[in-house]
Amino acid sequence: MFNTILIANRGEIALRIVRACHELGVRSVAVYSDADAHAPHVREADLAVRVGPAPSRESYLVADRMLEAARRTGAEAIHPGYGFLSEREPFARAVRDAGLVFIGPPAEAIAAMGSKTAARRLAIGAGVPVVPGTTEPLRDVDDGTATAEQFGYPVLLKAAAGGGGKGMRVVRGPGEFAGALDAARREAKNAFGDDAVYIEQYIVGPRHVEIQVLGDTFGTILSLGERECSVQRRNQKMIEEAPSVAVSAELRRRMGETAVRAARAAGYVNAGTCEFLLDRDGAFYFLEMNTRLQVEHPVTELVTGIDIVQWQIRIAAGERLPFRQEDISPNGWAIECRITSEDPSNGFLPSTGRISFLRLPGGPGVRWDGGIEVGSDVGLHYDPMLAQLVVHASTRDAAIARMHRALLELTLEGVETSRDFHLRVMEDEEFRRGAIEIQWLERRLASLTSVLPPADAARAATIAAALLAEGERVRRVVPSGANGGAAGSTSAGDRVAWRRAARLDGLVEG
Ligand code: MV4
Repeated sequence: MFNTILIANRGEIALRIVRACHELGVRSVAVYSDADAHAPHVREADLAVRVGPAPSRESYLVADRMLEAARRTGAEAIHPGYGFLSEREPFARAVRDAGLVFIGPPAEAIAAMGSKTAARRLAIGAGVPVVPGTTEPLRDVDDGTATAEQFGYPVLLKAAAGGGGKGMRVVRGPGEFAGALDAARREAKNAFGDDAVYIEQYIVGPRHVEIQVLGDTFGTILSLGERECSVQRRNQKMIEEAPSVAVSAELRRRMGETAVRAARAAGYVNAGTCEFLLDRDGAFYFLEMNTRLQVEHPVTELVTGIDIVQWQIRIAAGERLPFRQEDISPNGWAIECRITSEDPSNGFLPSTGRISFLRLPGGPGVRWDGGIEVGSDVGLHYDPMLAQLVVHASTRDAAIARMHRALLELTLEGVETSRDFHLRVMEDEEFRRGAIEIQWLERRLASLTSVLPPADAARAATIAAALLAEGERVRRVVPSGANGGAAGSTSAGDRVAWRRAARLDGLVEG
């Protein structure tokens, strides 16, 4: 095992890796920009090295600073976390060339999965199902419309160099083709410096289901099962769960085998994720492979009992995976909500400020993977993700109830957050039925983010003024409606409404 690991990241994922290091008895070295000098990940690590000013281009993205920090602290390995340098092939290579261990896949595997068309070719060669389409870039509009006729409209134009949805355009008929191709090319050129675009049949109403894989250096590659990631907005996942309501044990086995086959074809080692579209008929198509640890890894950890981050480190240190595929199956249900500093009632506008109050949820089955504390400044230099709130329970219904309860316990003041939005999703009838697909959230966004109805808002304002006049000294009493409201069994939704009404009536504090 390593003596010392450098963590080339910040925030909640840096802290997550620090925790894994401590449990493995490995010394941890944090890095920080000037904006993060007092951040929790810096304090919790055994050592910390400044890597530059606040902008990530001048700090967290500077490969040489990371190598220098590792050299100075005697670290033998570097964990990149997610984002930043995690999927940059040159960085993985530079770490190896410096005589250090990159805690992630080989640089060659990152490269093999980096180009979407190359990944598609690799998948096809390995017998992994992909969405019907081309692998070669389109030459021009005539080539494109001829190809589109073959697959039938609607088709989807995708950037060859891309990923994450940039440079994507749906084309519903030949009349739209030229304009869409132009737009896709322009976006691809801007985002990736490469305007190559190819074509796929457009899958309508699919779920986004991904498979976590873990491979060691001895050729064992295991599937740790699926995550359901359909609740997303503009390619940003908001809520993830494991397992998926749409995946039977049989489908899990087939998707798992497929993901392992794709990983093997790429020469994959360490933790990675194969993304699939799962259509309404249960057919699945490989989209791409994320060659890094992912934000949503905790839901898989909770249902499998396997600490993915610890195993990333152990695999990088040359240990052998001790699990057998047939011993891995999901136990219970896990749900993750990404708590972000965004204002859902204002188009998810990033919100900035200093955390002035923080009450964290706790109790049975609750996990908080956060990187903030009271006094933390939330600015615009980095991603708005503050924490992942993750719960585990025996069933999906119980997990939803637990998440709802945990979200109610969470109090975070100083910035706007996604908390209330998550509460509404947990209360939503369609979500509770599991009737979600990749367009679900965008379709339901208005109803999930609307502010109080005007009548309630006016009433709340009146009461707020009255409370102020009272010097905020309100006695804590049982609301008059309590008997009626509390009789019989109450759903979480009823209870919240009851509590809200009691607060609006000025009968209770909080
Ligand atoms: C698709 C698709 C429908 N049909 N490909 C979006 C991001 C990129 N990784 C692939 N994406 C999609 N590819 C075909 N042929 C729909 C999406 C898509 C999507 C996929 C996964 C998660 C969220 C998504 C949101 C919008 C579109």
